[in-house]
Amino acid sequence: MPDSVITEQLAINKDRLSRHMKQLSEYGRLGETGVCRPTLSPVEKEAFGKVAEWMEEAGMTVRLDNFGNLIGRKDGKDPDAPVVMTGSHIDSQPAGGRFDGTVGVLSSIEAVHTMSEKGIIPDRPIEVVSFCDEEGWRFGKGLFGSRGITGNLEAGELDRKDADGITRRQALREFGCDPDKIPESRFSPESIHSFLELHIEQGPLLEKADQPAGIVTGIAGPIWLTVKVKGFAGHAGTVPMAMRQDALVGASEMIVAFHEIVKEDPEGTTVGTVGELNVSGASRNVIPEEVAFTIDLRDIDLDRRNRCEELLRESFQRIAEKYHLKVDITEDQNTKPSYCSPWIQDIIDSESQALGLNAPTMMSGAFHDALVMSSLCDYGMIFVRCREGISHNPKEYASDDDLAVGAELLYRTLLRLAGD
Ligand code: HGY
Ligand code: MN
Ligand code: MN
Ligand code: MN
Repeated sequence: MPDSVITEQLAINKDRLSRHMKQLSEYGRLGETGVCRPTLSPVEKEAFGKVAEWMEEAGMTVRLDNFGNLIGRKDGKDPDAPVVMTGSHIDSQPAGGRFDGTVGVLSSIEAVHTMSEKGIIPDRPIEVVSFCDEEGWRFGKGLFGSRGITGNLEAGELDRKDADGITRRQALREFGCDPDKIPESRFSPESIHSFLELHIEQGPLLEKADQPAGIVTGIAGPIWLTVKVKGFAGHAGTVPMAMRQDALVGASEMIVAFHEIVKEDPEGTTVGTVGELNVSGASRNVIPEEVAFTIDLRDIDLDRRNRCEELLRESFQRIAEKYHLKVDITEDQNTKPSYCSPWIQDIIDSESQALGLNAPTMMSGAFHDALVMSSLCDYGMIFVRCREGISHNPKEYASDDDLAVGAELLYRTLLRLAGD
C-alpha cells in the first residue's frame, strides 16, 4: 500500500482511533484477542458509557433511543436537514472478534472528532449510531436496532426470550430504554439523507488483492429458520431399529440434505449454515424425541435463495415421512438482499483514488445494519481488510494502518455526503 496514504494524507487521528479500539476491546474481553459482549448486557452497557464519552469528546450530543441504539449527533449548518447517518454495532458473537462492528462505530466517531477539531460544520447534521443487537444470537433475531428505527419490526419481537428466559422487553428496560415508547424512536423516510457503514470485510478478497479498503456493491440477505423435529422417546436397548422414530437421525439427514441443496450450484453465491443443534432431554440410552436446529440461508440473489428454501422444505418433509417424524419450521428472520447506491459507490471510489488506493468492488456475504437502512435511504459500505478473512472468531484481526485508511476514506466520504 502506498506509504503516502499512511503519513501526510491522513486527516483522522490514527493513534486516537487505535487507542479507542484497544480500550473498547477490554469490555467483555475473552482470552487474548476475543470478546463476548452480548447485546443489552451489563458489559455492553458499560461499553456504551465509554463510547458515549468518546462521542461527547468528538463534539456530539448523545442519546440512547428506546430500541437500545446509542446515537451521537453533530449538528450541521441546517439543523432541520435530513441526517447523514453512519455507524455499526458493538455487540458481539458469544466468542467473537474485537473488530466486527466496532471498527465502524469508532471510525465514525473519529471522523466526526476530526471535523470538530478542524472547525468543519457540515451542511447536513451527522448521526453516529451504535445499533442494538446486530448479531442476533441472544434472542435469535438480529439487526434489531436498525430494523426498529426503520419500522421493520414484526409482531412479538419484544417477547422473544434468551437462553435464560429473559424477554427482549425486559432486557431493554434493564438497559435503560422504554420499550413501550419505541414508536417515538422511529425515523421517517424523509429524515435520513443517506447511510454509510465501515466494516471489516470478514472475507479474504482484500488480502488477495493486497488492498487495505474495498467498495461494497451489495449485501446478501439472510433467512433464519428454526426446525423442530419430533419423534418418540424409547429405550436404546429394546426398540428394534425398524420401529424407531429417532428425531436425531431424521434431523441429521435433514442437515446433510440442506448442505447438498446449498452446494448444488457450484457457481452460486448461496451459503447455508446450521449453527445450533439441540437435543431435548438428551441421554445416551434414550432414543431422541425432540431435536431443534437453526438454518441460516443467504444469497444476494433472492430468487436463488427462495428456490433453496423451497427445496429444503420439500426435502425435510420427505425425510420426516421416511422416519415417521413430525417436522415444524418457523421463520425467525427474513431480510431481503440489496445493492448499494451507485452514486455513493462513486463517491467512495473517487475518494479512494484521491488517497492513491485501487479499491476493489465486492459483495458482502455478511449482513449489516446498512442492509436494513437501505429500506429507508440510499446507502454505501466501505470494507477494510482483515487477516485471512477470519471473523466470528477470536482470531479476527485488522491492522492499525488498514483501520486508519478505512477511517480516512469514511471521513472523506462523510464530508461529501454531509456537504462541507
Ligand atoms: O451474521 C452476519 O452476517 C453478521 O456478521 N452479524
Ligand atoms: Mn480519548
Ligand atoms: Mn458485524
Ligand atoms: Mn458479525
